[in-house]
Amino acid sequence: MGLTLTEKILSAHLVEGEMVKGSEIGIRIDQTLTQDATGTMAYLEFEAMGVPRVKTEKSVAYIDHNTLQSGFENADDHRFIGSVCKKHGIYFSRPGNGICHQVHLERFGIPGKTLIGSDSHTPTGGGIGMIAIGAGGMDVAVAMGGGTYYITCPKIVKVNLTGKLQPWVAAKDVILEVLKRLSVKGGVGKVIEYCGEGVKTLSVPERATITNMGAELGATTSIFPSDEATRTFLKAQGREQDYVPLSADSDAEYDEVVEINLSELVPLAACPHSPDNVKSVEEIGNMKIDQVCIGSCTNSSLLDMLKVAHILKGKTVHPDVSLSIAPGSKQVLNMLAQNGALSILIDAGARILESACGPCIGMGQSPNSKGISLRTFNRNFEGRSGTKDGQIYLVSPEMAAISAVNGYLTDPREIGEMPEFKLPEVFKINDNMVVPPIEAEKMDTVEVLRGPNIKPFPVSEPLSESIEAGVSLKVGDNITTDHIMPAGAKILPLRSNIPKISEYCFAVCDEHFHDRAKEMGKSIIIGGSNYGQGSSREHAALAPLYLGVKAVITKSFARIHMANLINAGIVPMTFANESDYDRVAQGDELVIEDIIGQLKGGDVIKVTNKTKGFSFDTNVSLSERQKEMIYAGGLLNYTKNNA
Ligand code: MIC
Ligand code: SF4
Repeated sequence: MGLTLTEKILSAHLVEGEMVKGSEIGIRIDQTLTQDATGTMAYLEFEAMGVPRVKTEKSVAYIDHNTLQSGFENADDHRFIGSVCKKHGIYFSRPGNGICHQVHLERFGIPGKTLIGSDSHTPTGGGIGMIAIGAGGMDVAVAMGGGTYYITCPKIVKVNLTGKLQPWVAAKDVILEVLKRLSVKGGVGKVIEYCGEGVKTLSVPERATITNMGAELGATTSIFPSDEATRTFLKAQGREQDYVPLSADSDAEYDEVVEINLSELVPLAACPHSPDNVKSVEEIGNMKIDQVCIGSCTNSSLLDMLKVAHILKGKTVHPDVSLSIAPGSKQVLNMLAQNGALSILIDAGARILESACGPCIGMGQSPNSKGISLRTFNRNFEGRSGTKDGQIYLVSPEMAAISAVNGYLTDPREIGEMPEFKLPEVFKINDNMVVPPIEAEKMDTVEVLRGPNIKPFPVSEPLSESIEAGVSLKVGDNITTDHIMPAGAKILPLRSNIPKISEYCFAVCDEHFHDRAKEMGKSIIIGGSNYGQGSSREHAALAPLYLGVKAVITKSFARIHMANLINAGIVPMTFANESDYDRVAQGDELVIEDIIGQLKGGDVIKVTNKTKGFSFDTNVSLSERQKEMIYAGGLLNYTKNNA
C-alpha cells in the first residue's frame, strides 16, 4: 500500500512511537517560528531550559502582532526577543518585515521539512509541502532546545480537487467551502491533504491561503504536494535549491475523501460569528457595509494585492465605507510600490497599514458599533475585532475590494472579465530586516534586555492526591481562546505579564470570573464541545493556572488548547456521558478522589458532585508521557525532573 504525503514526511521525522492512528508519536522538528505575542513566553520558557543555542536547522522570531506601541510594553518585548535571538542563535525578523506566516513562506519554508510555530496559522507552510503545525510556546521552546514534538498520529483526509476556479472565484472560497462541509471541529485529529488534478491550477500563495485557514477546521495541519508550481515560487524567491518534488503515492489510502470541483465553486462569505457559518452572496443579499479590511496571514500575498489594485483602479472607496489594506510583508509592500499598484490603492482612498497582523487581532481598526465589516482574515469570533457587537464577514480579497467600492456586499463575478494574474518571475529579495545569528563565540556575551512588564510565568505544583474544588465557570460549545484570553490592543501588551493579563481571563463571557476564581482559590471549569478552539496562545492555559484552575471538564477539546492545558499541569477531562454536562452547574462543589491513583489505573476518572449528590464518569485521553506531565505539574516541572 502506498503512502500519503503526510505519512511520508511524518515517518521520515519519526523519533518515538509508531505510525498508528490515534496513538502518540514524537517527531523531529527542523524549523520553528515564534511571533511576538506568544514569543516572550516561549523565550522565557526556552531560557528556563538552560540550552545555550537553538538546535533546530532554523528558528525564526517574528515581530508582527504587537506593533501598536501605545506604551513601553510592546517595544520592551520586541527588544527582549531581539536580544534573546542574538544570544541563542535565532533569526530575528524585525517589526516592519511582515506577518510571520507570509514571510516564512517567502523566505524560509522548505518542502518536506517539519515546522512548528507558536501561532495556530503555522500550517500556512503546508502551501509549499511542509508539515507545519501550530503549537503552544512551551512546545516550541522544547523543539528549539532539540526536544521531540508530540502529536496524535493523525487521520488523513484527502480533499480531491478537480476542475479550475472560475474568474473571480478565489482560493478563499475553496477553504470556506471545506469549512462549510466539515465545520470548525471537523478537522480535529486530522491532517487535510490536497490532491487531484485541480492542485496544478493553484499557485503557492493560493495554496497557502487554503492551508492557513485549515486551522479553522481544528485540523492538525493541511498540506499540498510540492510540484512545478512550488518550484516556480521558490525560484522566483531565489530559492530554487530548496525545491524537492513531493507527493502522495497514487495508491495511498485515506481515512476520508472530500470531493471538490473547483469549477463549481461560487464566491462565499463566513458570516458572524464563526468561520464555518458559510453562505453565498446570493443567500446573504447585497447587504450595506461599513468597513472593509484587506490583509492578514490568510490573504496578503502580492497576488492578492494585485487583484485588489486591479479592482480599485480609477475608483473611489464608497463614502460610507472605510477600507484598510495591510500588505503581508515588506516584500509585498515594496513590490506594490515599485510597480505602481500602491499608488492605485492610495488613489482609491485605501488606508494603508503597516505589514503586520493589525486589525486581524484587534490591533486598531475596530469597526463602529454594530458595524458590518468584510475582512479577508480567517477568524470572525465575537468581539475579536475589538467591537463587541461588530458583525464580521470573512471573504476573499476580490469580494472585499469590489464591495468597498460599491458600499454593499457584492459578488465579484459582477466585475466582468478577469485578466490573468501571474506570479512575478522574480520577487524583490532584500532580507535586510532579518537579523541573522552572530558568531557563536560572541553569543555568550550578549545581555538579554528585559523590560519591567516581563514577569516570570506562574509556577505550577505537582498534582495533589485529590481535587476538591468548586465550579468557577460553566460555558457552552465552541468556546474560543479569544473568549478565554481575549487579545486586542489593550490586552495584548500584557502577554508577558500573566498576573496582569489574567484580570481579563474570560472577561468576554463573565467579567466577574477573575475575582471569583481568585476568591475560590482553586476551581474547575465546565465547557461544551470544541472547547479552546482557535489560537495557540498558551495564555489561555497560563491565566487559568494562575487563577487556580485545576481541571477543565468539557464535551471535547480543540487540539492546541488541550496540549497547552497539559503543559500547564491542568487536567483536561471529557464527560463520559455528555448528558452529565447538564447536571453540573456553576458553584457546584466537585470532588475527584485519588486522582493520581485513578489516572494510573486507566482513562476513566470518577467525579462526585457534592452539591447535587451524584457521581459521574469522565474520560481522559492522555498518553503515559502526558500523565507524567500532569503528575509533575506541567511540562517545565516534568522536564526539570527528568533532566
Ligand atoms: C490569532 O490569530 O488568534 C493569533 C493572535 O495569531 C494567535 C496567537 C496569539 O494569540 O498570540 C494564534 O492564532 O495562535
Ligand atoms: Fe496575525 Fe491574524 Fe494571522 Fe493570527 S490570524 S497570525 S493575528 S494575521
